[in-house]
Amino acid sequence: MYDWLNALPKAELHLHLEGSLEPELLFRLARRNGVALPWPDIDALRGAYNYGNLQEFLDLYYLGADVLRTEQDFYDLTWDYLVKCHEQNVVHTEPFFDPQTHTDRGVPFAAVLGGISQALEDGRKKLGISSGLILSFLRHLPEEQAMRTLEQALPYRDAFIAVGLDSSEKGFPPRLFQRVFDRARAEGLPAVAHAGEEGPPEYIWEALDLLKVLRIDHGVRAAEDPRLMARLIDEQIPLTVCPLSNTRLRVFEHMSQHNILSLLDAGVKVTVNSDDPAYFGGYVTENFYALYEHLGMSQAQAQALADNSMDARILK
Ligand code: ES4
Ligand code: ZN
Repeated sequence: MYDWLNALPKAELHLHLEGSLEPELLFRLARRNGVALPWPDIDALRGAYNYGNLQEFLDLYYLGADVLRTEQDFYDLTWDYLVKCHEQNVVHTEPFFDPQTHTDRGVPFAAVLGGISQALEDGRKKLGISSGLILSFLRHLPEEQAMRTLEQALPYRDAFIAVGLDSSEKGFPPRLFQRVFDRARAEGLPAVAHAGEEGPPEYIWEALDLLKVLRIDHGVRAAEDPRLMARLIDEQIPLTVCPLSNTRLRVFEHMSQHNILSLLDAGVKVTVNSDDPAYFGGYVTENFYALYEHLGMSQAQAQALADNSMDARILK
């Protein structure tokens, strides 16, 4: 079944490039850039991959991202991810990057974007993987900083396909970012947003009604709200679900409790994604395989999930 799932052509629609930073590359970049790390070796870092919730993970994710300093670093990060896509027959990807994580440390916006864009271009030419980049705002920081990030990005408008919203969810509802999403839409940029991962269904309503998103990232807590479920089904709004992420961050205590197949069977347009594969124990195929192993996903369900991912692309 693993090989069959691996061979299935699929699109990945929820992947943070910074979350694909494998410990080996993290240590290599730390050495290359002379960055002191709080872990003595790779095993000690892997030992820290044990989170009680989203915030505990994010604290580690931002620490890890500190080794990314040069355009070449961002190229190497993105290229390694694309090689994984190639190995797993991910034929299309719409990855996120978080510019604020890097510009707030003094890394030039142009270095971040230049490295990522060049790798995506090489991925198209050398690996045949189509892609479109999503610029994601950090919701734990004020909206004015997201607005400044958007303004910094607009000279490179053609390097993105959309804007997104990520980081700590609880206490940072989508409504706080309405103006920056209005501005992005006026510039012709579509939107997606993380909502209903740890946050309540109300945040999914706000992402749809105020930020006008095309897709919801995660969205698994929609199941608590029957009216919202009816809307997602009626409008066929895609959810980019990340099973291994959800169990590692204890959104569900065990994979056998995950609701993705119930959502699928109810008619919601759900997709399977890896979120932060270096930190959560697997890329897309491992996420599919976990659904087979713990939820008894059939081949027909897997095919439907993969078909949904191709349908839910922004870049067609
Ligand atoms: C993230 Cl799993 C998750 N949730 C919210 N923001 C994120 N950034 C990177 N991974
Ligand atoms: Zn995410």
